[in-house]
Amino acid sequence: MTGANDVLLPAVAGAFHDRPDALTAAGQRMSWEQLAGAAAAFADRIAGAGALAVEAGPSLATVVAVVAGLLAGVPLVPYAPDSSPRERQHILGDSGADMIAGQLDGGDGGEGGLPVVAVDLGLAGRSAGRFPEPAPDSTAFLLYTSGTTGAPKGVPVSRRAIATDLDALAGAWQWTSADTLVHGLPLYHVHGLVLGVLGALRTGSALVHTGRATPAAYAGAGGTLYFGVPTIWSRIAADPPAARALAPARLLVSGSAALPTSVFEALATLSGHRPVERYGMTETLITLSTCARRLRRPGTVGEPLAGVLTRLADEAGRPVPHDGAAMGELHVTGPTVFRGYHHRPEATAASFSADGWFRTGDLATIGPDGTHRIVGRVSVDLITSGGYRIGAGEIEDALLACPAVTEAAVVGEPHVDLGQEIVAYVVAAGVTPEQVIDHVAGQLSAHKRPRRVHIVDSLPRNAIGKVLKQDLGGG
Ligand code: MCA
Ligand code: AMP
Repeated sequence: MTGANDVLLPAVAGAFHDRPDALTAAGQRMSWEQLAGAAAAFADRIAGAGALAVEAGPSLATVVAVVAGLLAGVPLVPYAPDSSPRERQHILGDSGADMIAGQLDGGDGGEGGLPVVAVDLGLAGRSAGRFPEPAPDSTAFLLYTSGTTGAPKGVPVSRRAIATDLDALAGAWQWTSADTLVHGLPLYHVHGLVLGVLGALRTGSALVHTGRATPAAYAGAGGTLYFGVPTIWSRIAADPPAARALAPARLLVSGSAALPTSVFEALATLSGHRPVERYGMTETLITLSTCARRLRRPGTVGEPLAGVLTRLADEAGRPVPHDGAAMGELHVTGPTVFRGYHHRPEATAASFSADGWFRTGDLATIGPDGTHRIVGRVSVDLITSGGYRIGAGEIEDALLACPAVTEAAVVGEPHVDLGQEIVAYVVAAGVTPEQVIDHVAGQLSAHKRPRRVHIVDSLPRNAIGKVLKQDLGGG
């Protein structure tokens, strides 16, 4: 690859058209050539749109819609297929999307009255190459991600950031067109979409999307390179035949949450592979990774990728030493860091230090050899469950919309499978915990539902009335 300014997706531009089975998702197969043809046809239908929302199920249609948007220079707004009407309205309204790529052509009958355009996998357009390559700094995606309070915020991700990040990862992981990438991750976040789809289209590796991310599906996929969140790896480690079936692979990669040492060691014993762990955020893309060529130790996320700089800061913003023991908030800067949230100048200002470094909100240590460990979050209000980043505030808002609930506090509590599970403490009358969970289920997608709800008489508060979340628990 020549760098961030060349064509973003060489596989679509004709570089690897000799691979007949390039792409498999939901049991359907496509060559790169078929993908290029179907995407060119779809690009003709969406060209000129301001932004294209994509109901991003794990299917070839999602890949075609995404590639079409990238060809036509239309910013893409992928959203979870199980998102609630309330979540969709927020994403569609906030992003300004003026068209939806969906299952069926819907005229103007789509969500919010927007036209719905369906992808036809069998069509071929004039040529993927007839669209001029959009400017490197243009927005490829607007990805929605949770903060500690309020509704999810839009993160514009540029083409240059994607190209730079994927090239750095390809270098760190020796990722080439000889690989077959396997994963079963959602296609509306950086992990499954940018790494898991565009990574294949940039390196030319074949891609198998397993649909559900089960141990059996990973074991049967016959790949060389596997991506997963720790919940997936822990389920594979607990299924020894599935873990052993990964022995012929080249590299197992974990990210989106901390990989427990016990899972790292079980995978190493059963599959013979010490997983690569990497760290990133929607706002920064992937910034740290262990290297395929170097020793991989459990609990570390390696060193900065090419072009990335990191540092640690204390609460007052003062430097924290890189001695492997002192903890500080991780700050990052580099070519993959976004410029700011969509239409949210205050949130943007709060996320950057005075000298322009992005404040990740993650607590880390950095060793004298440059090795990074992620040790937690600065705020208890950001929860990582099943590899999803979830804001406590969004769930508290949904709980308070339940007429029976008068007060609510949501925390993440340690959970062996999910890393953290969402637990809600509510002051409520005349409802059961199950009814409260069902109420949230009607408003938010499945991974944001509390797993446990405790109905309590009152919430612990300090003198000024702020809930003391560290005093919740054990209930
Ligand atoms: C029952 N269920 C509940 C509840 N009760 N779910 C939620 N709350 C309840 N109270 C049901 C679910 O609906 C589901 O039902 C079943 O229990 C199993 O749920 P679960 O174990 O959570 O999910 P899963 O379907 O088995 O999926 C696990 C998963 C998934 C595959 C690990 O969480 C996942 O895809 N995570 C990936 C997230 C991700 O991509 N993050 C990347 C963002 P049913 O079985 O009927 O469906 S981070 C990122 O992009 C950055 C840059 C990075 O670093 O990567
Ligand atoms: P998101 O913006 O949804 O992509 O989530 C980003 C967050 O995921 C980061 O701020 C971290 O808290 C977490 N994360 C990602 N990778 C790792 C990792 N390898 N170890 C620990 N946390 C991680």
